[in-house]
Amino acid sequence: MAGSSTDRVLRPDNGQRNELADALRALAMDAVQQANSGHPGAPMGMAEMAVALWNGHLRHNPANPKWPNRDRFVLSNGHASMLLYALLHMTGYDLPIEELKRFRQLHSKTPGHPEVGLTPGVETTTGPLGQGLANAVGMALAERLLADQFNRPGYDVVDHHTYVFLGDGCLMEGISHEVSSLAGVWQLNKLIALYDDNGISIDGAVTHWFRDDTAGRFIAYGWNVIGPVDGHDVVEVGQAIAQAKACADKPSLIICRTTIGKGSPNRAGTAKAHGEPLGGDEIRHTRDALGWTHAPFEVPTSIARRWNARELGAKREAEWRRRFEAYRSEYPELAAEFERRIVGLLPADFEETMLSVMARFGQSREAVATRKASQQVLSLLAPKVPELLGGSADLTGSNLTDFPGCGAVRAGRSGGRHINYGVREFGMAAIMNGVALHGGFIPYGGTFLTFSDYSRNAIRMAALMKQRVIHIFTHDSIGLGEDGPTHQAVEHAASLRLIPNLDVWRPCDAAETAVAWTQALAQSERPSTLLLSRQNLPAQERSPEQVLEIRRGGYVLSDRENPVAVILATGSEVSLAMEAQRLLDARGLSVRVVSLPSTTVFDRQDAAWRDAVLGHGLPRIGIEAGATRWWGQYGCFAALGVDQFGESAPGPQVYTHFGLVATNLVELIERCSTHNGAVSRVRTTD
Ligand SMILES: Cc1ncc(C[n+]2csc(CCOP(=O)(O)OP(=O)(O)O)c2C)c(N)n1
Ligand SMILES: [Mg+2]
Repeated sequence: MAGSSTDRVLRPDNGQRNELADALRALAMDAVQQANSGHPGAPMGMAEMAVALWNGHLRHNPANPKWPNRDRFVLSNGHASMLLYALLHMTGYDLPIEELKRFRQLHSKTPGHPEVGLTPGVETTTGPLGQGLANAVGMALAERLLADQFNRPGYDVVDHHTYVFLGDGCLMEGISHEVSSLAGVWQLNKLIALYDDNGISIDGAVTHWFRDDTAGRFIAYGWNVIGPVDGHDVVEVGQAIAQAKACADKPSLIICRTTIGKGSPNRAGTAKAHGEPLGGDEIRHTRDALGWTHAPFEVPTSIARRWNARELGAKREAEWRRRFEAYRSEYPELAAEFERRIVGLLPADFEETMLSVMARFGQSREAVATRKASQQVLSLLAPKVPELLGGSADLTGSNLTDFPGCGAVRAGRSGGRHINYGVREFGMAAIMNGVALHGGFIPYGGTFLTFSDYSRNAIRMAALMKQRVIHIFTHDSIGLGEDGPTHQAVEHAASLRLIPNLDVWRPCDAAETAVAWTQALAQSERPSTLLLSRQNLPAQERSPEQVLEIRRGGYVLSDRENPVAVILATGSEVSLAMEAQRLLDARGLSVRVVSLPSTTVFDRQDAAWRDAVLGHGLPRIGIEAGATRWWGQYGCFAALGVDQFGESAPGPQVYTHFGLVATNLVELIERCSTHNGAVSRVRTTD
């Protein structure tokens, strides 16, 4: 039987202890013990798998974790972080033993779960189970597409594998279905997954909640399934990896039967090994059982030498560099373009492109849905920014994420720049993270804003990992109309704004949409979300200076002398604010209209800009077709919005139903002006 086993018996030790594995085991148990916190079981159980891969197959250079053609390794079961730290330390990355001794301590390079950008050699941040596998699928996809674009006969400058370790938890998570299904369709044969099939998760023996036929499941996805193999037999796992590498048209899953906490006489095979330090006594017993006589954090030189991969790594990178230099002499432009893309620099003329796109759309007078404007902007940007790699979760015609000539990404065909992710929002978002982490592409993908909840944790991970990933969320409010409350985003804009390091744009017309796109591209260290309307929105008038000011996330769109109040508006409600201004003009009341296409960007501006835009001492009113509570941070005395689920009806009727009309703004402002601004806070007037 494959997958989780119902008849698990502890495998008797075959007597051939692998010292390389025991070094990892000892480091893991000692570091967890020292921290008095962490997960010893998985590192101890996967130690031989790690030896087979890292000491036998992985092509990497510890001295240069950024070598573009390195194999990627993802630890999807991120709670096994000590395994990865031990591997990075032993193979020669810049991760000294002192860092292992400070496992899980403040400002150490060895946090509880691996974090990309913090520890040299960590390729992605893992911990949320299942997403590492998705990242690995994204990396393998990026490798495939980049190879398609850059390799030339005789010059495979992009040619590496992506390996991922995963556990029962990753396979239980639904996202593993989404992304494994795609990896099968895409025939990502350089993706090799090793499953730590130990039959245990936190609550105990998984047989009571996880009885999938994992092998059958992956065969059905179109994977090459190998095993079960004895996960504690380095040779057997190594041979399985070799077999996986030989597969020309399928991703591989190697099912490795293991024992959690292997080596610990009393904890092995039990859930107790999962997330608790073994304790002093059990560590002594384990040392005895393993015959590991060395002090904590001490690895004998003979073993350390066998682990060290610096020399081999340098040789491998040097070979690749020679190949790359030969490639450069034959294809100098391609080589320069590859180098630019892999480090994530935008094209040299991007600034020019940005300004011309902004100028072009800045003067647009067309009433257009911002989703449509987004597509128009994209069709200008995409030819200039070839690293843009689009997609949609089966809503291409609604999200308008494609552009002329983009071509579909398909297995066995080259040239596509738009991915049909199918109905897999979470998978799409986490795959995009993997693509961005790999380098060479700026991924963007679309779905309806309401379904951002499905992908939310991957959006959060992109923000945490500082990855340039762009989410196109269309149908951004009750304005979508008849599809009703299931499809009408209400709390989403406000809640996305709570994610640190995520930019949220909600443009009001084509000009703001153009700026949103260019700014999202320019953010090399954060993801962006573009919240776009289904319905047409009128174009606002701006001076060329105002068009540039959109980049600040908030600006005065329309001012009056001696205004009595300021209306703050976003997206589709900006035109309501402008209408209210006109109605108030006729009544002899002046108001300022501030457009806030991105509050997250606006909040990063200096205080002088923010104060100048918001105005001093003037009452403020916010309007956005969504949750109103967050307007308090801008000192609004009132806000018009929607603090309940929407309604199924034509869009304009839903707006009227919820009181999102210019006359309500007028009324509020008249009220506040007669009370001299001293109006008590009202949140909504629906
Ligand atoms: C999405 C997500 N849900 C829950 C957790 C908490 N968690 C961490 S490990 C784990 C059990 C995982 O079981 P398995 O992958 O079999 O790991 P093992 O016990 O074999 O090490 C859980 C529930 C998590 N990290 N991510
Ligand atoms: Mg398990």
